[in-house]
Amino acid sequence: MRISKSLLALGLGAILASTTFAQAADDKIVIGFSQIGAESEWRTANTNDVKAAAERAGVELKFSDAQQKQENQIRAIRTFISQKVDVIGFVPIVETGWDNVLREAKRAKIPVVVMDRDLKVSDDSLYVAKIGTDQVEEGRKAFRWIDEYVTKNNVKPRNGGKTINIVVLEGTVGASAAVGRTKGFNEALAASSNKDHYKILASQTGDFTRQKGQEVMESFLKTYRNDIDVLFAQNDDMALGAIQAIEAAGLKPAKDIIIVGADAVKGMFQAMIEGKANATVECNPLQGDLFFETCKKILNGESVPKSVYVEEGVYDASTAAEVFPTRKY
Ligand code: GYE
Repeated sequence: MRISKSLLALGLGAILASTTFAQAADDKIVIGFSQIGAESEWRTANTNDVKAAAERAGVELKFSDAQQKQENQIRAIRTFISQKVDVIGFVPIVETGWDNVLREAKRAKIPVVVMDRDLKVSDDSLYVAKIGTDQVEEGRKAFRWIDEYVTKNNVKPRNGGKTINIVVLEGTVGASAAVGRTKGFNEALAASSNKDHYKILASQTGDFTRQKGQEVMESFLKTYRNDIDVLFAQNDDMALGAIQAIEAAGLKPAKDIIIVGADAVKGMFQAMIEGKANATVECNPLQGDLFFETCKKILNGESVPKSVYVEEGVYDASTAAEVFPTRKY
């Protein structure tokens, strides 16, 4: 009798325990996330942050890497819809081409939260919220830093001509991070009282990668070796690739050619500390906590801002060594 009683108690306990466990597992929020790929140090930091933040938030993350292809992202989003995830998150590799798949998500009543890059859709209700960085402002900051540096240091054109000549390594064609930074940079240049003092010699995509940054810089140097005064690389990886091309051409990065990047990743800090780069406009990849917080609020029926930009600064070689130990990515 006693035995059977305790057995019964054990059995009940086990049932209860398994019920609670099953419920906890069922209740776990499931979030599908389509990342662009792993093109840069920034992207790796962003991916690591999303994965760590998912754990902190206690959600189940279905992570998909699109290997730089929009069609893979569209396919991943469709898979998330068929899996009936609770929220879909994605980083739009390019700005356009999302309407159809987002309409499918809307029809399935799955909220969509956009991270990092901006997108253009015919109907803003196709996504609930967007978390990211102000990429136009980053472009403006890059030009303003250059203008200030050139003025303060009385930088003269290397070829003895009248203009400070700039080359630009653009990001992925059609990506908001490239479109925005180009727009902001050109806008700030046009608004500068020194605008006639500058000339953009060449501007070409390096696809946000180190390898392409190096290749395109090599071709810029073939044509304009003695004319380039400034490089604006729309991300640090391309700047780091370009530094190799500049050294291979027998020039001194950061001295013969002023180098400004974007992202503020550790590799760029190291280059600044070594005296091979001048400045970088910060782009903060640590957006995971805000992303999952937003997803939870949406699922709780709370209202969330349509668009949130995270804070960012500008760093240059003068403080790089001091700031480096505090950098998280
Ligand atoms: O600057 C670049 C990355 O979308 C802001 O994408 C991001 C950009 C970042 O590959 O390094």
